[in-house]
Amino acid sequence: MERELEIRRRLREAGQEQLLRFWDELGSGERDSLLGELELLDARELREHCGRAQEAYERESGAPQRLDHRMRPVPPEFLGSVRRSRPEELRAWEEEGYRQISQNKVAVLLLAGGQGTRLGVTYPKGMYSVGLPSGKTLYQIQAERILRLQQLAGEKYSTRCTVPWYIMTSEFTLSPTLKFFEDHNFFGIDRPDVVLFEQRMLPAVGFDGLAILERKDKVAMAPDGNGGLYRALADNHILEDMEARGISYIHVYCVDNILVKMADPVFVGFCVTKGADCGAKVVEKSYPLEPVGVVCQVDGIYQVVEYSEISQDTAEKRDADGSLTYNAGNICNHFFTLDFLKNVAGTSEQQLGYHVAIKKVPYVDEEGNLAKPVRANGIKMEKFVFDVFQFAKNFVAFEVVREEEFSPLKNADTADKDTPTTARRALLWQHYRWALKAGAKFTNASGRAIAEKSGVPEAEDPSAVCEISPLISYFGEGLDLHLNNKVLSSPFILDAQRV
Ligand code: UD2
Repeated sequence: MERELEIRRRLREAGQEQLLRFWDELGSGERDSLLGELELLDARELREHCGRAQEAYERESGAPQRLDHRMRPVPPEFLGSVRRSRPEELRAWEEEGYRQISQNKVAVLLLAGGQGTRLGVTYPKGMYSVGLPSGKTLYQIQAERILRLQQLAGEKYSTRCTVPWYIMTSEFTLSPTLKFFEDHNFFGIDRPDVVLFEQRMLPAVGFDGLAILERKDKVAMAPDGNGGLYRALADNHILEDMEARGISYIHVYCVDNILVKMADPVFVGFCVTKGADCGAKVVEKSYPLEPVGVVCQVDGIYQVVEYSEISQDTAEKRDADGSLTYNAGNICNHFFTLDFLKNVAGTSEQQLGYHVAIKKVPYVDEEGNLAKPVRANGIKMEKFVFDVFQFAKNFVAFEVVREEEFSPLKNADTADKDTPTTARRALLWQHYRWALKAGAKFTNASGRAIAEKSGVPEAEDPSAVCEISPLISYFGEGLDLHLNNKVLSSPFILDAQRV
């Protein structure tokens, strides 16, 4: 009873008493779970959140604020590039990256709290298998890349090194992700080196400023965006854990890029050599309205303007030579020093604004029936991971080659871009290129030679299928040993059993 009174008091203070409007109809279990959820919400924060959401909605539905006229492209001298750098520069950065990894100074941090709504699966995206011959999921591919990288750095510097894997989950993804890792014995990674933690959730708010109930006993909640990272780092004492392990550099990435080069030694080495506290990998955009943010300056300060917040005119703007003016596409691969994160998580994070998404949010109507809205009815507020770039003292951007590093899985196969099929093809083309470079030849099932082909990755499968386990090669290295002058029957899997 006391618990109920306290929650009622808080909701009154927050102006959100409607959240208990079905109280009399709830059984004791339902009451308990609703109180448990509401207990996590602070009255002042809830009032502010709902007020802010309503204001933002009114602003956005009037004349949305655009940053376009304050944007400038990244000056070329501040944009490192794999394509434009000399081989010896790339080698030096890579060497520096390996050196840092070998000294246990580098961690990877996966953002995996999203709901994967566009892909349309009910489980976390990392558990998805895009139909590779091996059947591997995104999580397994990533785990194996870490294992191989540890091995490579360890061999180079005769150390035994670890790249800890921090995984930010949300209420939606924590338990299935943990169970998946347990069921797969953490894919061979030492258990203490995989650290799962949870980001906060925020209530979805109706256009009237009232938080929405999605069931009589449940508030409609959504994760607070991938920029919820900074609060989650503080909530869960993750930076202390990093410090205790001696970590200095963190590579943050998103779950759905099948080509992600985790703790990429070239990128890490580039950022360390340049003395950066904050960095972002970019690719040239493939078309003006591609759903990637653009890395640019706003009022002279580095920032990403998200694809949902840029006007079509600006996205389509071209320079005299025909190239897109805002061409530095963000691929959600960020570098941070631990010191930078400490600063941000401690203080600056609170200054970050929220981004507004107007969405269809299922709700219970006044009669208590579940309703699926046909039109948007709710406001979700999110922070974005890259919004902290503004606090960097030395920001760098690094352009990488799309075919080698970026193929995101966003949509189901009914779409024509960023689907399981395009992701699978991107990986298989990459491995096919590596195999040819290493000197392999391919035959079909009846032993006839398959002609070499350099196709358009997304439009078709490679002429020969060759999947290389990340445990054998992290980024195409060391394959001559296994593949030079070998005639391989397609489909071929190069894994530990074959070497
Ligand atoms: C992200 C980038 C976009 C571009 C694109 C490339 C942001 C805000 N936008 O857009 O600029 O780089 O990726 O693929 O980064 N996540 C959480 N918690 C949340 C919400 C999302 O952990 O509350 C994770 C999610 O699991 C995923 C990553 O953040 O790993 C990116 O989320 P998304 O797929 O919703 O982002 P998208 O494609 O709109």
